[in-house]
Amino acid sequence: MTDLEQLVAQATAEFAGIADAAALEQAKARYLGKSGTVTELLKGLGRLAPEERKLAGATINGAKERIETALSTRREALRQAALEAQLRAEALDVTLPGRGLPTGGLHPVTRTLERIEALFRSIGFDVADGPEIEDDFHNFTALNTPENHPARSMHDTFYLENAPGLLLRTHTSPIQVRYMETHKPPIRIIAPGRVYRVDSDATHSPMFHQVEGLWIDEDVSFADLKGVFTDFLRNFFEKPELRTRFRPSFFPFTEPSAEIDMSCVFCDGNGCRVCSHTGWLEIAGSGMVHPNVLKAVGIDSEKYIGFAFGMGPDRLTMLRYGVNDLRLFFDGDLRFLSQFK
Ligand code: 2NL
Repeated sequence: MTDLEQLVAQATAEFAGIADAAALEQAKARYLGKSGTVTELLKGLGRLAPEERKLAGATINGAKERIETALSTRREALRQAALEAQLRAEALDVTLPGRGLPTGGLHPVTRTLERIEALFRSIGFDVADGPEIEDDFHNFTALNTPENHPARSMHDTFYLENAPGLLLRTHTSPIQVRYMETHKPPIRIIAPGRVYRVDSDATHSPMFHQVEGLWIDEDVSFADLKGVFTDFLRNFFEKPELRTRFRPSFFPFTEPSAEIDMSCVFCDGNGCRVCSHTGWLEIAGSGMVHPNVLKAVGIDSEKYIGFAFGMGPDRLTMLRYGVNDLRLFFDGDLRFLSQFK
């Protein structure tokens, strides 16, 4: 093999072993560049005798052309390989099934609140709302709560640090106070919402929910309270046989006052662990609205009378779904919460 043929074979082999476009251009320079092997050979032609020059020049140029051909063949192969790699990387299978969007769901307590609202709306109650930051008058004073009552202490109530007289409402009664200030009887409302108390353990969260109810008219009686609330519980738990009992109690804002118990929804009143073997579950507080409350909101307490009740929808949710730790509702763990979708 002549030196030139060896050079062509060497260049072709070298190009073929290069997989990178930039490296290929560097290899090209070594053969065809300004001081490349082939260029140097062509420069040497000048030193040859004129009669040898023609043949030698033709031979070298022939070799140069074959090297250029090998180069462009390799360039094209690399370009093709790069294109194929890109197409593979960007491949999109339009026949794959969609990944789908996870659907959200309502919080279990929200579901309970909506259920309670629907049941009371169906018997003509309106749903009222109000601020979570309240003043002393609407949260305590209008509700006949004495100045020295323990509920007013900083141990039980969250007061705002830089706003004297403002606090986080401890019950949803102030919603009802505001409603009575702005509406004339007959009044038939429930007041659901978040409330706050300084309290935290397995059965108490510093934020929890309450639903209060209020019916004021000229002839509303304790019997109406018993009927409305018993009917509500039977519908809520879908248990027509559910029984209630009213035990004497005390609240500053009602007189007389009563605790409402219902027959245990787990054992139908026969006694089980949930009801501590009593057959009964405490479910609400209630009573006839105290005349002082009506006076505080400008309603004639000689003409109007009514009942009020307050219950904890968080507890109702626990009973309805069989959950035993209140904190699960407010820890925000989706492994728990998404079970209620
Ligand atoms: C309980 C006790 C109760 C009320 C709330 C009320 C509201 C007004 C006037 C009179 Cl505006 N009363 N609300 C009455 C009795 C009991 O709640 O243990 N709740 C969980």
